[in-house]
Amino acid sequence: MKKAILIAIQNGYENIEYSLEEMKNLAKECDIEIIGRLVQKGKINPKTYIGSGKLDELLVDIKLDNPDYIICNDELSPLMLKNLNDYLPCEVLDRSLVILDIFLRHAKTKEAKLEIELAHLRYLLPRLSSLRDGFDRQGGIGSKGPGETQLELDRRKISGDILRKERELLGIHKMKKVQIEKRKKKNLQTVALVGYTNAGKSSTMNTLLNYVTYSNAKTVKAENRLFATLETSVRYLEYQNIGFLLSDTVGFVSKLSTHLIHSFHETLAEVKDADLIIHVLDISNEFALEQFSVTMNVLSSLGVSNKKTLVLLNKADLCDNIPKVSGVDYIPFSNKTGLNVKEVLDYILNHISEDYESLSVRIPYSDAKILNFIIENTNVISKVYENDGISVELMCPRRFLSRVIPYQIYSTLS
Ligand SMILES: Nc1nc2c(ncn2[C@@H]2O[C@H](COP(=O)(O)OP(=O)(O)OP(=O)(O)O)[C@@H](O)[C@H]2O)c(=O)[nH]1
Ligand SMILES: [Mg+2]
Repeated sequence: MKKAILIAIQNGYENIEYSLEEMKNLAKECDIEIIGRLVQKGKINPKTYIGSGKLDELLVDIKLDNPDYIICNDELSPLMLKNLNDYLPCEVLDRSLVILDIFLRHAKTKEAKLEIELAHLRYLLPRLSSLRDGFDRQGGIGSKGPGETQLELDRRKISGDILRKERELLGIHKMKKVQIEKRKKKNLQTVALVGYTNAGKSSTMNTLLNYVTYSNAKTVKAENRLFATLETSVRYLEYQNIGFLLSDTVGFVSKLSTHLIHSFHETLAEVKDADLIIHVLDISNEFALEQFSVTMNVLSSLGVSNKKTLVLLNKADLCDNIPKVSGVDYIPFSNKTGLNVKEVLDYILNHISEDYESLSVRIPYSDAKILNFIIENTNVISKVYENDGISVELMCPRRFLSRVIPYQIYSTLS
């Protein structure tokens, strides 16, 4: 494992202990151990991140501890990165570079890989001359940066790469849009799982998939590491005869770089489109409140602030006392013990079935067209072949009622 000293600015707004702990965990994910830290109160110095006095203190620490890296708790501007790399005897990394490195290691699908490579190149382009042994085009932390003479060539090549990858990604996103449009036509409601990384979103997806009566149950990977999920998975579930879509997506972390948010906009399309948001919170974490705010902030930066939201107080099995929360709908939950799984599905159902009406219809055998329409656009609960036609019990999306109502049969009391 490589070793690093963490440097940070305490600006008075954020909980610095939380922020440093988060940075420590991010570094660990890149096989870097934080062996010391230096915190300066006040504002970020626009030239060197920390002030000159602290820089000298840092030089002493470097001599004593001999770290492989200095890691900054924020994203550094190209100028700050250059000055620090020029002044300090070891390589300087910033928060964004560490996050990018984790993403580069964990990306699996073509789309996720392209999104991360793009974010990486956009980060790199203005910083080419600031890097010492930082990132290069292919590699992550620790690989050689470009030499001075290469700089101009590299700039041109990177600009070309950015354009090429943007075009490639556009093709993938277009296909995805078609899929989303198709679903909208079917009027399937969508529920999106969101939350801080490692909160238990993927586990919750699997728990719900395993509970319902029908699903195309390909479970997703849940792991005890940050950013295990980088792509969006969507699954179809049926609970009490109502079908809906559930999506699991990339987790959030504080100070997520603008490059990454920009690149992941389309991956997060499912969230922007969702009818209901399920915010998964690890209530056993000592920084649960901070992680709650991080998720709320990212959601608001995506323009998703006013959607109906249910907060799951997850990992309740690890807590002695579950706090009461005001101002939001919440349910204590556990993937380990199965606590309140049914309650969560009932909540989902209550929310998404507002737009459905249950009714019985009889379709004459001669009217195959309307039968096809019903099968494609509504949730069929039962179908009985009778002498004068097919009797169907169904849950009909309200916007299709006018097509179906002419065939409605009313039960008569005798
Ligand atoms: N004790 C306990 N552990 C849980 C619970 N839910 C999830 N976990 C564990 O938490 C870790 C992270 O779970 P994931 O479901 O992968 O979390 P995620 O939110 O999808 O994480 P990312 O995809 O990395 O953002 C795994 O080790 C899970 O086994 C729970 O209810 N109780
Ligand atoms: Mg996940």
